[in-house]
This record gives sequence, structure tokens and C-alpha cells, in this order.
Amino acid sequence: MKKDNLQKQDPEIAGFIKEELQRRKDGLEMIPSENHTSLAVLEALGSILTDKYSEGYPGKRYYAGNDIIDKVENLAIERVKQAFLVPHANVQPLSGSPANTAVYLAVCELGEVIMGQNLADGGHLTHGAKGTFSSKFYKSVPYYVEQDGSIDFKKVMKIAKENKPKLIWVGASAYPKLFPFKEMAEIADEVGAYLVADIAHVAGLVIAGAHPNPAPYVHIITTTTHKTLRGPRGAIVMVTQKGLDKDPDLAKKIDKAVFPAGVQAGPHNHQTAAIAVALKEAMTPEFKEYGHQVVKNAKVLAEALTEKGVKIVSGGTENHLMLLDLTAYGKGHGVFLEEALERAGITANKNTVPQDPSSPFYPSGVRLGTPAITTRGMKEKDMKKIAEWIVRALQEVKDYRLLEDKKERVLQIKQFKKDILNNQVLKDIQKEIKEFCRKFPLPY
Ligand code: DSN
Repeated sequence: MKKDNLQKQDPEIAGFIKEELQRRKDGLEMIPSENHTSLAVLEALGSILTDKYSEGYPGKRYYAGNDIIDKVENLAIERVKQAFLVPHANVQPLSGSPANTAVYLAVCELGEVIMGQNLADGGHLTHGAKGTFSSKFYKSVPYYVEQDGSIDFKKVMKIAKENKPKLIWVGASAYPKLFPFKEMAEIADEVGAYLVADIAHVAGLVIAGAHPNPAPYVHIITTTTHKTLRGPRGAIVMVTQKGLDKDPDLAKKIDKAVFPAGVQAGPHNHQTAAIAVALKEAMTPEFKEYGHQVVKNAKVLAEALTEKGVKIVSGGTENHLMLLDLTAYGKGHGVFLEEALERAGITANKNTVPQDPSSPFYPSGVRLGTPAITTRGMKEKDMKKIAEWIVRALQEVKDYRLLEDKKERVLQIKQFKKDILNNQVLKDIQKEIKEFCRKFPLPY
């Protein structure tokens, strides 16, 4: 196949892709749920497999012409089983939220009680957050994280015993500690609930051996494939042996909830192929080293920030991410630091901290992660440099205070974004980061 077709046929889109590539080259991607995929993954993702309809599962398709697609999907499934040590996998969910929706459809009746980590305490929207389908269709009873960033399992047990949930989630989007599979299993088993581990954030670390595998403790595992796993956008639902022991039909129920009775029809075969490629990469010794380096880097970054007086939720990190607690600079300060970091060439995201005095729209923290910068080859000494840049950026915005009045606040942020464009210190940092990034090429 000839190259440069996009440039000739649609230079506008081709131009935007080049711009985005340049943005990534010049800056540090530190949103913990993002990464840089390999060229092999991108090739599979951009392949002709996207053209094929294949509703159903290998050997049982609704359309003809799927013999090759069956081979792709079967290989992806086998690799999931090998990587996570599970007896059943569905690789068709288009992304994380549909995967989690399929789990509800498989094991819960409408209105039944479910439990998940509170959204503002790092949980995910689909784990029962207010205003989402998961709290409208089910009775959501959240559990909370203490101010020091830990979970009090006695309190969780009490909530579970009082409410008798059908399903409990373990795993979160902004939790800097190892996910407590064992502790949550004791609670779920006590009340007879299905325990589902959402390991979207740490799936790559699990395969690398840098985070415990939930398989022995939970009944179901869900994950996206594009975070620490470093694959394409997509998701997987797995059923463990413990899950099959609890309910021998669980695998069938999950498959049916994905298709045909649930969340989607035709799978994205190009995506399935790219997931398979990512899983093969993730089972190499190089990836094992990568996973451990991600965690080492995060720990060094958290320590360096702490030394410079930045407060980190739970005092550090045990995984790939950390939460900067900015409550000392007033409510909702994450808004200011996120913007300052972006201007300086560091992409991170504003985030709530446990028991945040503000709201998820104006949170009081910033979430930082090391998966993408580790993919570029950055190591411990580089983390110390990054900590210095973050602290310099923080100095520039630490005196801003978010206004209480909602209308005034919108105007304030608009003006702040304009003003910050002219901040010379942030411009200097951006230049330094751009220069620094040249030593760390992207995989593409
Ligand atoms: N949106 C993903 C994240 O950033 O963590 C999943 O919640």
C-alpha cells in the first residue's frame, strides 16, 4: 500500500495529526491514563480489518467471511488468558465504560445495590457515580477514602453488611496505592457479592509484575487497553476461576451482555488485532522492565516533589500516579496548576483529592503519572528535573485564589488563561522542556 495518501487527499486532517505529533514531541504527557503506543500497534489499528462486520464470536458469526477475523480474535483471547492468568476473556468491548456496563447487565437486575469507590475519592464514573446510568439504574452505595488517602476497610465492611450489595468494585482512576484486592475480597465474600476489579489504570503493571494480579481474589476483571498496557483504545472483560466457581454461567452471561443482548453490535476488529499486538509486547522482558520503571519513576517524582514542599495524597505513591494536594492554596486550585503546567509543556489533569473541599469541576488537586514519559525512556534523574519544573510552575500560580461566585469564577478563569500566556517563567520552562524532550524520542 502506498504511503502519504492522507496528506494528498485530506491535508487538513493530515496537518492536525502532524501538529499533535509535534505537541507530543515537545512536551511531557503526564496524564496517568495516557501512553504512547508502538508503531506495530498503530499499524494493526490502521489496518484493513476495520472494514469487516463480525457480530458474534469466533466460530459463531452472523456474517460470512470471518475465518481470518476468528483467528485474530482467538489469538487476542489466548494472549489475555496467558497475560492475566484467567480462564475466560471477552476482547470486544469498545472501551472501558461499555465493558463495565456489560458487567452490570450480566450480574445485576435493575435497582439492585452496587458499591464502588466514591468518584471524588478517585473512583470511576461507571462505579456508581451520581448522575450516571450506574446510579440511576442501580442503587449506588459508595465507599470512601480517608483524608490521608487510605481506605478504612472496617467502614467498608459496615456499609456492605448494612446494604448487601450484589456487586462491589475494587479499582479506581485516581488512587495512588496498590488496589486492595485481598481486603475487598474478604468484604465481598462476607456479603456474597460479586467482586469486580477494574484494573484499567494498572493492567500493564499487573502483566509486568509491578502490581498484584487480582485474578485469585475477584470474580470479574475489566480493563481498558490504552493506559499502562500501552495498546490501542479498547477494553477487555475477564472472568476468573473464582468467578466460574461462584457462577458456572458467568462467562456466558458476560459474553451475552457484550453482544447481542447488551452494549454493542459489531466488534472493532482492527482494535482487537491491535490489542493482541499490545499484549504480545506486554509479555516481553522489556515490558517487565518498563512496568517496574514506571513505578520507580513515580516514586522518585513523588519524593522529589515532597522534598520541595508539595503535599502528595497518602504521602507518595505505590503505582504509576500521584495526586498533588493543593488545598493549602485554596479551594479548586487544580484549575490554575493544570493550566500553568500546560503552558510550561507538561500535560497533567486537575483532579479531586480525598474529601475535596471543592467540586470535580473545580478540584483542589492535580493528577500526575509516569507511564508515557517512561515509554520515552526517562529515568529517576529525569524525574528530579521534572519535579523542579513543576515546582517552578506552581510558584507562578500559587497566589491565585478561585472566586466563590460561579459567574465571576468563569470570567476569572478566562482572564487567568489569557494572562498566563504571557508568563515569562512558564515560557522559559517550556523552552527547557522542549530541549530536554529531544533526548527522548517517541516510539513513532
Ligand atoms: N478517563 C480515564 C482516566 O483518565 O483515568 C478513566 O477514568
